Amino acid sequence: MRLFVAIRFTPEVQNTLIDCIKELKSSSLSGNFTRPENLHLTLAFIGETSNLNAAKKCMDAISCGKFDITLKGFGRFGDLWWVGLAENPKLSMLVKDLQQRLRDCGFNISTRPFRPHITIAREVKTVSDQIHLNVPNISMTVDRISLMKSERIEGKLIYTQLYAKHL
Ligand code: 3AM
Repeated sequence: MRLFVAIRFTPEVQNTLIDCIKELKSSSLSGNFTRPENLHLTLAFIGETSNLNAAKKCMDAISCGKFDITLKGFGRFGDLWWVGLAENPKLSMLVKDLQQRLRDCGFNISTRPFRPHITIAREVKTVSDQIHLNVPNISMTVDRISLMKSERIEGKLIYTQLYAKHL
Protein backbone atom coordinates (compact mmCIF):
# COMPACT_ATOMS: atom_id res chain seq x y z
CA MET A 1 0.00 0.00 0.00
CA ARG A 2 0.96 3.60 -0.59
CA LEU A 3 1.46 5.52 2.63
CA PHE A 4 2.20 9.03 3.82
CA VAL A 5 2.18 10.86 7.15
CA ALA A 6 0.08 14.00 7.34
CA ILE A 7 -1.63 16.60 9.47
CA ARG A 8 -5.41 16.71 9.04
CA PHE A 9 -7.34 19.86 9.72
CA THR A 10 -10.02 21.17 12.06
CA PRO A 11 -13.39 21.99 10.43
CA GLU A 12 -12.53 25.72 10.65
CA VAL A 13 -9.27 25.34 8.73
CA GLN A 14 -10.90 22.94 6.28
CA ASN A 15 -13.71 25.43 5.59
CA THR A 16 -11.19 28.22 5.03
CA LEU A 17 -9.36 26.02 2.53
CA ILE A 18 -12.66 25.18 0.81
CA ASP A 19 -13.26 28.93 0.37
CA CYS A 20 -9.77 29.27 -1.17
CA ILE A 21 -10.58 26.43 -3.56
CA LYS A 22 -13.86 28.14 -4.55
CA GLU A 23 -11.98 31.37 -5.20
CA LEU A 24 -9.37 29.60 -7.35
CA LYS A 25 -12.08 27.65 -9.20
CA SER A 26 -13.89 30.85 -10.10
CA SER A 27 -10.71 32.21 -11.73
CA SER A 28 -9.79 28.98 -13.53
CA LEU A 29 -10.70 27.43 -16.85
CA SER A 30 -10.15 23.94 -15.48
CA GLY A 31 -8.34 22.03 -12.75
CA ASN A 32 -8.31 19.02 -10.52
CA PHE A 33 -9.44 20.56 -7.24
CA THR A 34 -8.74 18.78 -3.96
CA ARG A 35 -11.88 17.28 -2.46
CA PRO A 36 -12.55 18.65 1.09
CA GLU A 37 -12.03 15.26 2.76
CA ASN A 38 -8.63 14.93 1.07
CA LEU A 39 -7.19 18.23 2.34
CA HIS A 40 -4.04 17.59 4.40
CA LEU A 41 -0.46 18.70 5.00
CA THR A 42 2.04 16.02 4.00
CA LEU A 43 4.88 15.59 6.51
CA ALA A 44 6.55 12.59 4.87
CA PHE A 45 5.76 10.58 1.76
CA ILE A 46 6.59 6.92 2.49
CA GLY A 47 5.41 5.36 -0.76
CA GLU A 48 4.69 1.67 -1.43
CA THR A 49 5.22 -0.57 1.58
CA SER A 50 3.59 -3.41 3.45
CA ASN A 51 5.41 -2.53 6.66
CA LEU A 52 2.68 -0.67 8.45
CA ASN A 53 4.07 -1.49 11.88
CA ALA A 54 7.46 0.06 11.17
CA ALA A 55 5.78 3.29 10.07
CA LYS A 56 3.61 3.30 13.21
CA LYS A 57 6.67 2.74 15.42
CA CYS A 58 8.44 5.73 13.88
CA MET A 59 5.39 7.88 14.58
CA ASP A 60 5.14 6.58 18.14
CA ALA A 61 8.74 7.63 18.80
CA ILE A 62 7.89 11.29 18.19
CA SER A 63 7.73 13.30 21.42
CA CYS A 64 7.34 16.90 20.28
CA GLY A 65 4.04 17.69 22.03
CA LYS A 66 1.17 19.76 20.63
CA PHE A 67 1.85 22.94 18.69
CA ASP A 68 -0.03 25.50 16.59
CA ILE A 69 0.03 26.07 12.84
CA THR A 70 -1.25 29.14 11.01
CA LEU A 71 -2.32 29.44 7.38
CA LYS A 72 -0.35 32.00 5.43
CA GLY A 73 -0.32 32.90 1.77
CA PHE A 74 -0.60 30.80 -1.36
CA GLY A 75 1.55 29.84 -4.27
CA ARG A 76 2.07 27.36 -7.08
CA PHE A 77 4.54 24.75 -8.24
CA GLY A 78 3.80 24.88 -11.96
CA ASP A 79 0.13 23.98 -12.33
CA LEU A 80 -0.17 22.74 -8.72
CA TRP A 81 -1.63 25.39 -6.39
CA TRP A 82 -1.14 25.45 -2.63
CA VAL A 83 -1.96 27.34 0.52
CA GLY A 84 1.07 27.93 2.76
CA LEU A 85 1.80 28.08 6.46
CA ALA A 86 3.49 30.69 8.61
CA GLU A 87 7.09 29.87 9.53
CA ASN A 88 7.02 27.24 12.23
CA PRO A 89 10.18 25.89 13.91
CA LYS A 90 8.21 23.25 15.84
CA LEU A 91 6.71 21.89 12.63
CA SER A 92 10.15 21.90 10.95
CA MET A 93 11.67 20.00 13.87
CA LEU A 94 8.85 17.46 13.86
CA VAL A 95 9.27 16.82 10.13
CA LYS A 96 13.06 16.51 10.43
CA ASP A 97 12.74 14.05 13.31
CA LEU A 98 9.96 12.01 11.67
CA GLN A 99 11.68 11.80 8.28
CA GLN A 100 14.99 10.73 9.86
CA ARG A 101 13.28 8.04 11.94
CA LEU A 102 11.53 6.73 8.81
CA ARG A 103 14.87 6.66 6.92
CA ASP A 104 16.50 4.83 9.83
CA CYS A 105 13.72 2.23 9.52
CA GLY A 106 14.64 1.72 5.86
CA PHE A 107 12.00 3.85 4.15
CA ASN A 108 13.14 5.83 1.14
CA ILE A 109 12.20 9.37 2.21
CA SER A 110 13.09 12.26 -0.09
CA THR A 111 15.94 14.47 1.13
CA ARG A 112 14.47 17.52 -0.60
CA PRO A 113 13.99 20.44 1.82
CA PHE A 114 10.55 20.44 3.42
CA ARG A 115 8.33 23.20 2.03
CA PRO A 116 5.08 23.06 3.96
CA HIS A 117 2.18 23.39 1.54
CA ILE A 118 -1.44 22.31 1.37
CA THR A 119 -2.28 21.25 -2.16
CA ILE A 120 -5.62 22.76 -3.14
CA ALA A 121 -5.56 21.94 -6.87
CA ARG A 122 -3.51 20.28 -9.57
CA GLU A 123 -3.45 20.70 -13.36
CA VAL A 124 -4.92 24.19 -13.05
CA LYS A 125 -5.42 26.25 -16.16
CA THR A 126 -6.06 29.91 -15.45
CA VAL A 127 -7.03 32.78 -17.72
CA SER A 128 -4.47 35.14 -16.19
CA ASP A 129 -1.32 34.96 -14.05
CA GLN A 130 -2.71 37.69 -11.78
CA ILE A 131 -4.85 35.49 -9.55
CA HIS A 132 -5.12 36.45 -5.90
CA LEU A 133 -6.50 34.19 -3.19
CA ASN A 134 -7.65 35.58 0.13
CA VAL A 135 -6.09 33.33 2.78
CA PRO A 136 -7.13 34.31 6.33
CA ASN A 137 -4.35 33.73 8.88
CA ILE A 138 -6.28 31.27 10.97
CA SER A 139 -4.64 28.84 13.38
CA MET A 140 -5.25 25.40 14.81
CA THR A 141 -3.56 23.23 17.38
CA VAL A 142 -1.92 20.12 15.95
CA ASP A 143 -2.55 17.39 18.51
CA ARG A 144 -1.97 14.34 16.29
CA ILE A 145 -0.27 13.16 13.12
CA SER A 146 -1.96 10.67 10.83
CA LEU A 147 -0.71 7.72 8.84
CA MET A 148 -2.65 7.85 5.57
CA LYS A 149 -3.21 5.28 2.84
CA SER A 150 -3.52 6.67 -0.67
CA GLU A 151 -5.32 4.73 -3.37
CA ARG A 152 -7.09 5.37 -6.62
CA ILE A 153 -10.53 3.77 -6.82
CA GLU A 154 -12.40 4.12 -10.12
CA GLY A 155 -10.18 7.09 -10.94
CA LYS A 156 -10.92 8.81 -7.63
CA LEU A 157 -8.11 9.56 -5.17
CA ILE A 158 -9.09 8.16 -1.76
CA TYR A 159 -7.12 8.84 1.43
CA THR A 160 -7.84 6.71 4.49
CA GLN A 161 -6.42 7.26 7.94
CA LEU A 162 -4.87 4.00 9.19
CA TYR A 163 -3.36 5.28 12.40
CA ALA A 164 -3.06 8.46 14.47
CA LYS A 165 -0.27 9.31 16.88
CA HIS A 166 -1.36 11.80 19.55
CA LEU A 167 1.24 14.44 20.32
O1 3AM B 1 0.38 16.64 -0.01
P1 3AM B 1 0.87 16.89 -1.39
O2 3AM B 1 -0.19 17.13 -2.39
O3 3AM B 1 1.97 17.86 -1.44
O4 3AM B 1 2.01 14.66 -4.25
C1 3AM B 1 1.71 13.72 -3.27
C2 3AM B 1 0.96 14.32 -2.10
O5 3AM B 1 1.61 15.54 -1.79
C3 3AM B 1 2.97 13.26 -2.59
O6 3AM B 1 2.51 12.70 -1.38
C4 3AM B 1 1.30 13.34 -0.99
C5 3AM B 1 0.23 12.31 -0.73
O7 3AM B 1 0.05 11.52 -1.89
N1 3AM B 1 3.72 12.29 -3.37
C6 3AM B 1 3.23 11.37 -4.22
N2 3AM B 1 4.25 10.66 -4.78
C7 3AM B 1 5.39 11.16 -4.25
C8 3AM B 1 6.76 10.86 -4.41
N3 3AM B 1 7.17 9.88 -5.22
C9 3AM B 1 5.05 12.21 -3.35
N4 3AM B 1 5.97 12.91 -2.69
C10 3AM B 1 7.27 12.56 -2.89
N5 3AM B 1 7.65 11.58 -3.71
